[in-house]
Amino acid sequence: MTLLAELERTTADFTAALADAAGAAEAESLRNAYLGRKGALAALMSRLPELAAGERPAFGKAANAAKERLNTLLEERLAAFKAEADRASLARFDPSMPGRMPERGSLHPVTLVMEEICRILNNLGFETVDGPEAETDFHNFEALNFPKDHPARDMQDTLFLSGELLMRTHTSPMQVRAMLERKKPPVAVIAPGKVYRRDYDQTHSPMFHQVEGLLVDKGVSLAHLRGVLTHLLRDLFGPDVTLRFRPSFFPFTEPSVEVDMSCVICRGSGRKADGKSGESPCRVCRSTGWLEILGAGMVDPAVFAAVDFDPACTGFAFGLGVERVAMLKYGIDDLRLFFENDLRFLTRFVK
Ligand code: FA5
Repeated sequence: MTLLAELERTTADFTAALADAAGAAEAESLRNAYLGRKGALAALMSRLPELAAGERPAFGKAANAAKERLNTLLEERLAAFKAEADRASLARFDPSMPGRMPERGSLHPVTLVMEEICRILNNLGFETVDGPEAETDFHNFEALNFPKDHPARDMQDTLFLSGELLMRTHTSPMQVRAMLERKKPPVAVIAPGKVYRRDYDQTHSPMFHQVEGLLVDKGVSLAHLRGVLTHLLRDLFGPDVTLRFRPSFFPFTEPSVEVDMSCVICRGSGRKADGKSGESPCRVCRSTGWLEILGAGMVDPAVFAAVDFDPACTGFAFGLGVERVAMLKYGIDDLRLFFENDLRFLTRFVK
């Protein structure tokens, strides 16, 4: 067979294969096989020396023309496949379907409440400080006047890490860190953050958030503590809120108090209008009219000694559970909802 006849047969093979191609990928594979550097046309061209010198220009011309034609055929076929695919996907497209709106993100309700608490206290002049969640025994217990083996350590179900490290059980170690860092009064700081305990039920979570407050100076009294907390809770819950200090015990404050706030549901009456027969007992405060909201007290002199502060200075400290505040603010009765990441719950608080 002459080289020219072989060229014609190759062209015919290509045309037939292109017509048989079931899709774009199959058609595309012919490009390499016929038109590529190692393809069938190139192989024929490489045999040019087999021809007599006079026949070569005509064959070269014919081979180039064939290559151009095959290229055009291939591009046309690929365009046809693409048009077909576009038509098919357009047929599946339903312009009456509602669009997919991008979800709008929002801050977690606990973050919202924590930021609000910090904003109120920052406005009073407290500076926000931050510290480690994996804490030393010294900062979490020892310097806060929890002697080793003292039963008070059992009040907080500690999660221990290796050696001297543990997951901080409260934000109070930030009192120690702030005083050690500043070396002398005045100190006015708040420390928001995560804390950890072996605790789990409807109102207790193994990880929760606290905001610690500390004011140390000369002449600081329980009255100042009451003033700051009254301002904080009225800003959070409304101007009618009243506070009650109940004697309590923390190793690092003396005296220590548990602070109760008048119930935000029944406004301290212990009874709630039920819309039908008149009144029913308030379930939120169990008819006491009061809600326990935070722990506080005057800084114990033993803590001042541990951080080498002048024993003549005085100070108050308080620590409040952020989830507890959020539950009361939003009327939520199960704290675990905050951590189940159900978007139907979390997006209720989008501002
Ligand atoms: C303390 O943690 C003290 N550090 C508070 C303090 C600071 C007292 C400064 C004096 C001076 P207590 O263990 O009571 O105290 O916890 C404080 C608040 O954290 C509680 O009122 C409660 O609202 C919250 N809380 C405690 N355990 C949990 C828990 N497992 N889940 C959610 N909130 C909790």
